[in-house]
Amino acid sequence: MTDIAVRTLQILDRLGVGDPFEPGGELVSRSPIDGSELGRLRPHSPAEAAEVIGRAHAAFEQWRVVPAPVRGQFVRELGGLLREHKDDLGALVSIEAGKIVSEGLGEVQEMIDICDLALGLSRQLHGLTIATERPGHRMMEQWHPLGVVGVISAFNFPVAVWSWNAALAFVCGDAVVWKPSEKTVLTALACQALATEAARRAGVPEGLSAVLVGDRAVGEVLVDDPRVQLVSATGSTRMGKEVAPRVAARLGRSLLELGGNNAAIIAPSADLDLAVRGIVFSAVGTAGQRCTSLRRIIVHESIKDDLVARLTAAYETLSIGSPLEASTLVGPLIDQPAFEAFGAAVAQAEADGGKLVTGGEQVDVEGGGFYVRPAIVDMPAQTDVVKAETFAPVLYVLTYRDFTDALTLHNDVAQGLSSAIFTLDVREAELFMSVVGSDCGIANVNIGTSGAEIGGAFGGEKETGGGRESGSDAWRSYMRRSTNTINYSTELPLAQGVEFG
Ligand code: UN1
Repeated sequence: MTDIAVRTLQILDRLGVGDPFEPGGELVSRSPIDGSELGRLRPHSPAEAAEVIGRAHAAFEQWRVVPAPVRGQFVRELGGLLREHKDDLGALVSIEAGKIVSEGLGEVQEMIDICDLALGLSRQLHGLTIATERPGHRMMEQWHPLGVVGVISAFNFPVAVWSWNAALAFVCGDAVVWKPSEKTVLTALACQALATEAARRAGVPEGLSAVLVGDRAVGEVLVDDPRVQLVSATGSTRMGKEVAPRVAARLGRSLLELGGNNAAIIAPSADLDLAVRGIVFSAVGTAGQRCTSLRRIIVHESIKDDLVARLTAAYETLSIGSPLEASTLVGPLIDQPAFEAFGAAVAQAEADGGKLVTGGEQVDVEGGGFYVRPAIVDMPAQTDVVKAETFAPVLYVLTYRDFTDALTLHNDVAQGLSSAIFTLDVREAELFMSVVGSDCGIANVNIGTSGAEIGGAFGGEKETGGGRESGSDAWRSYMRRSTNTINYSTELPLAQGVEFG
C-alpha cells in the first residue's frame, strides 16, 4: 500500500466512511498524484440503483410536508459537520482530484457557504401575490417541493457541485440521488457519510440523500427514471447532449452545467499587474481543469507584447508538482487521456500556425502522475482547436485592434459560461456586460473568469446548457410552482369579461 493509500484510509475512517474497498471490485479508485490504485469498489447494479431511487422517493413524500425552516436544520447540521471536517475532506479532494491544498480546502469552503445560504433561504422561499382583474379575488403563487433530484457531477469539483444542488434541494423539500464521476467516488462517499450523520441529527427520513457508485449504466438509470423530476448534470457538452434529450423524452426537467471556453479581453487601459494575476490564476489554477478556466485571451495589439512577456515570466516561475506540497501551484492532470488531450491541443494549435510561447511539455514528478507545464500559444486566428474546450492548461492568445472585433471574437465560440474584461474604461466595461457584449452567463470586470462565489447564480448559455445553480433565485429550479386564484366574494365573475349563461 502506498503512503497516499494509507492516508486515504485514515481520512475515510475519520469522515465516517470506514473502509469502502472490496477486493475484486470492478471500479478502480486512483489518485492522480502518482496514478496509484487506492482500492477497488463494487458498483451498484442498475436494479440496485432503481431501489435507491425508490427509497429516495419514499423519503421525499415524508420530507415535503416538513416545514421549510425545519428542513433548514438539516443543512445547518451538514454545514457544521463540513466545518468540523474541512481539513480531512479538503485533503481527500486533493488526493482524489489532484487539487492543491488551498483549492481542496476552498472547495469545502464553497460547500459551507452554500449550506449557510440554504439555511437562510429555508426561511425565505416565497411566491408572489399578483393583482387580479376580478373583484373579491386574490391571486398568488406557492412553491412546492419537486421530488427526487438526480445529480450527475464531474471529477473536477467532486464535492462542491453536489452541495450546490443538494443544499438547495434539501431545503426546497426534495430528495437527492447523486451519481458522482467514477474518478472521484471516495469524496462522494465522504459527503454521503457526513450527510447521513447530519440527517440522523436532524431527524431526516432515511434515504433522502443517496450516492450511486458506478459508470454510465448507473447514470442512465437516474436519467431515465420518471421518479427523478430533475436531472442536474455537470460535465462535458458531449455528456449534456446525451442526457438532455433522454430526460426530455420523458418530459422531465434538466439543469445543465456543461463546457466553457472562457475568454478575457485585455484592453489598452488595463491595469496589467492586476490582469496578469487574474489571468494566471484563472488559466492555470486547478491545472486548467475548471469549467470556468480561462482558455482564451483577446488582447489589444498595442499591449500584446508587454502582456505576453509578463505572462511568460509568471508561467516560468510556476511550481508544478505534488498538490500536497505547500509550495505547489499546479498539480497533476486527472489521467492519461487528459494529458493526451493537452498534447494534442498544443500540437494542433501549432499546426494551425500558432506559436508556442511557453510550456506544453510533460514534467516528471517523482512517483508518477501526469504533470505538465501550462502552455501559452499565440494564435494567428481563432481556429477550431481554439473553439474547442480542452480540459487542461492551454491558454490561446488572440489579438484585436477595434473593440467590436474583440467582442465578435469573444462570442464566436459555441460555449457561453464565463468571461472577463480587464479595462479601466467605463464605456468598454459597461458595453462588455451589456446585451451586445459578452453572451456568457458570467461576465466579470477586472477579475478572472474562475472562482465565482456562491451568492450569484452560476451557469452559462449556448452549449454550456442554460442552467443556473447556487445563489440568486436558482432555488426555483428545485421546486414546482402552483398558481392559486381564490374567490372570497359571492359572485363568479369570469376573466376576460366572458359571459356564460
Ligand atoms: C466547475 O468547474 O465545474 O467559479 C465549477 C468557479 C468555481 C466553480 C467551478 N466556483 O471557478
